[in-house]
Amino acid sequence: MAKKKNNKDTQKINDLEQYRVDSDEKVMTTNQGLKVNDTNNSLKSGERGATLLEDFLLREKITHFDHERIPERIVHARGSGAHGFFELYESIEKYSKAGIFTDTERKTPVFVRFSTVAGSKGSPDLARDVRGFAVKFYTEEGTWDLVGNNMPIFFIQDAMKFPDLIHSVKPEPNNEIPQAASAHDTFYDFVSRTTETLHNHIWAMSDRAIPRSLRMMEGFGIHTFRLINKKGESHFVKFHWKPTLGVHSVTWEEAVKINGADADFHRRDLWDAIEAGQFPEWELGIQVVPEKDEHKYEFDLLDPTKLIPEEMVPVQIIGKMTLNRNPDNFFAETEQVAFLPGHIVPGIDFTNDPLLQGRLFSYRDTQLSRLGTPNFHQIPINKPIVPVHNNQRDGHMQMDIPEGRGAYFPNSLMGSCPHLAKMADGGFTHYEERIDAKKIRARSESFNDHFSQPALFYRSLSDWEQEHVAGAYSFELGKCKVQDIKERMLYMISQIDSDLAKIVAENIGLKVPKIVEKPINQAIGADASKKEQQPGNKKNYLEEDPALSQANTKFDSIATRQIACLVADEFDMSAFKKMKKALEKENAMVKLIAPHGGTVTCDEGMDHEVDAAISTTESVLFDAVYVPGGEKAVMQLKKEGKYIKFINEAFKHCKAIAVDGAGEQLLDASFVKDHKDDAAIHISASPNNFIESISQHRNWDRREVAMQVPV
Ligand code: HDD
Repeated sequence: MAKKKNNKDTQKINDLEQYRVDSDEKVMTTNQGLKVNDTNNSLKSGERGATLLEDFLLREKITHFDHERIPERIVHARGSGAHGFFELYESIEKYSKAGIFTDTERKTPVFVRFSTVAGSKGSPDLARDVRGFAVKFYTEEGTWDLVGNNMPIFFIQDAMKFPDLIHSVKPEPNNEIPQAASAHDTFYDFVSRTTETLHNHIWAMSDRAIPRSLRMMEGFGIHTFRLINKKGESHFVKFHWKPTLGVHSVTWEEAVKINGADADFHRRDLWDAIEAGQFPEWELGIQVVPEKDEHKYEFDLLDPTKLIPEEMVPVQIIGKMTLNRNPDNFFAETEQVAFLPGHIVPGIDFTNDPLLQGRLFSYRDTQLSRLGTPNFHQIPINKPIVPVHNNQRDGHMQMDIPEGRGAYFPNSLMGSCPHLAKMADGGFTHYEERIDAKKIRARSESFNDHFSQPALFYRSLSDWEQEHVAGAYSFELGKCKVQDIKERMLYMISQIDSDLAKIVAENIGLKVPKIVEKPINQAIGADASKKEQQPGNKKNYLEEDPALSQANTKFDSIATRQIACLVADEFDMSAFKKMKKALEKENAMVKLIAPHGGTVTCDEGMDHEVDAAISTTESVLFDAVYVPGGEKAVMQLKKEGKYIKFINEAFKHCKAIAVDGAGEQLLDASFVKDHKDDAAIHISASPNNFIESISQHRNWDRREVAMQVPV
C-alpha cells in the first residue's frame, strides 16, 4: 500500500505522491483501463488449439514484459538508494551564496545512491571495489548533484583515460571473467603501466574497499570545486561526508563469505536500518582553500589523484544528511535516477580539473542511452522541486504539455517568455576565470607526482590496516597469471614502500625487480620527449595524516550492530533478558539463531520467534555473538558443528563474544577454549563489557592467534 503523505516528509517526497500507484482493493485493468477478466489463459482456437493473433491482452502483457529492462549503467551498475534530507548547521555565506549553504532553516530533500563500480547489476555487494556515493540535492534554486565516491581520490587524472581504466577492470572481453573483481591480468596490466592510478589503487587495497555497511563509510566529492559568494569571490573547496557511526570495514575473508551467504548484504543493511527507524547520517564537511593559495601546495589542486591532507587543511563540518525513507519502487527510483556532475546551482562552480571537465560531458550522454530520451529530467525521481520553463520541446516520452504558439527566444508572440533571470534574481553565471593559454593536448608537470600520496596513505595506516593492504595486494596479484605483469606491479609497489613490496613478493613467490623491462615513463603511453609526463620523485611533505586511518575513527556506538544470540529450547531466559535489554538500549539488533525456524522455548516456558535457523545464516553476517546458556540448550548447540563453526569464525574475525552460564561450554568446544583471556571474550560478565567490545568494532590485538583458526 502506498505510504500516506506525512507532514514530516520533504517537498520531494510530497511531489512524488502524485506518481505513486496504490493498487489496494483495485480491479486489474489493461494499460488502457479496460477491466481484465482473465490473466491466466491466452485466447486459443479451442482448448488445445493455437493462440490467436487477436489476443491483444496477451500481446500487451508479453510486449511490455519483453521490454522491461533498460541498459544497466556502464559503471556503478549495482546500487542501492534512499531518500532523505540535508540540514545546514550554520551559514557559510562568506564562501558561497548557494541557498543550501546559507539558509539554516531549510530542509533540502536528497536522494542518495550508493554503488559498486565494476560489477553488474546483480553482482554481490562485498566485492573489493570503490563505492559510489552520489547525492541529488533537490534545492530551491534547482538540482545539485554531488557525484562522489567513498575514497577521496580517483584512479586517473584525465577523463580521456576513463574508458581504458574501465575496460581493464571489467571482466575480460573474451570470456567475461571475472565478475565484480579487479584481481585479473588486464587490470594489473593497466595499473602497472599507469602510475597515476597507484594512489586510488592502494586505497582500493585497503579496508575502505570492503565496508561493513554503506552507513559506515565516508563520501568525497573528490574534485576541487569552487564556492562562489555574493561578491563573486571564489574559494576552492573539497567536499567530505563523515558517517556519524564511524568508518568500519569487514575483513577480506569475511567479504568473500558474505558474498555467498548474503549477496545483498549492504543493500539489505541500508534498507533494514531505515525500516527500523535507525536513520543513517553523515555530516557534510568542507576543506576550503583561498584562491591566493592555489599554488601553495606540493600537489596540484586540479589533480584528482591527490587529496588535501586534513592535517594541512582541516575539514569544517557544516551540516548533516539523514536518510529516512526507502524507495517505494527500485526501478522507478534507484534505477532511473540520473546523476550529472554538471547539475550545479549558483554558489557552486567547477574547476579545470581535467577529469571533472570530461565528466561534464559523459553523464548526460550516458543517460541518453540508458534512459532513452533527453526528457529523462521529467522522470519523477529526476524532476527538480522547482518549476522548469524553457523552449526545449518534444523527444521520446515527452510528459509535459507546453502551451503557447512558439518555442524560441527571443520572441514577442509569447510576451518574451519564458524570460531570462537576472543574476540578482538567481540567474546562473559562471565564475569568470581568467584564461590565457595555448590549445594543447598535454598534461601539466604539476600532476606528475604519482608516489608521494600512496606512500603517505600507507604510512598513515595502523599495523592491522597495513597488514590488510599487504594481504589485498597479495590476493590480487596472486590471481594474476602473467609473470611480467606481476613483477611490474611489484616494482610499482616498491616505489610506494619497499617493505610492503617485499611482503607481497614473498606471498606470491616472486622477487621485487630492481628495474622493470618497460620503464615507468611509458606508463602513460608518453613518448619519451614528453618529459613533463614522467612520474617525478617521491616527496615527503607530511609524515602522517591521521584522518586517513580507520583506527582513528569513531568507536562510540553499537547502534544497528547485529548480535547473534545462539539459542535452543530451554535457553536461560533471565541471562538473555538482561543482555537483550542492555543491547537494545544501545540500539543494537538482537537476533535469535536457533536449530530450527519458527519459535524456540526458553526455560521460563515462553515461546520466542526465531530470526534465523542456523542452516540459513552464517557467522560473518553478524558483528558479535552471545550465548545465554541453559544446560539443555547448550547441550543441543554443542551437538551441531555449525554452532562451533559460528563461534570459531566470530573469533577468527576478531569479534566480541559473550557467554553466560552453560554457554561457556560452547566456547570450550571451540577454538576459543585456550583464549578465554582475550579482551573481547566475556564470560558471565556485565553486558556493559560486551557492549564496550562491540563498540570497538574488532579486537585486532587477537589477529595473530585468529589466523590459526581453521575455518
Ligand atoms: Fe563516474 C556513474 C562517480 C569519473 C562516467 N560515476 C558514476 C556514479 C558514481 C560515479 C557515483 C554512479 C551514479 C549513480 O548512482 O547513478 N565517476 C565518479 C567519480 C569520478 C568518476 C567520483 C571521479 C572523480 N565517471 C568518471 C569519469 C567518467 C565517468 C572520468 C567518464 C569520462 N560515471 C560515468 C558514466 C556513469 C558514471 C559512464 C555510468 C552511469 C551514469 O554515469 O549515470 O557516465
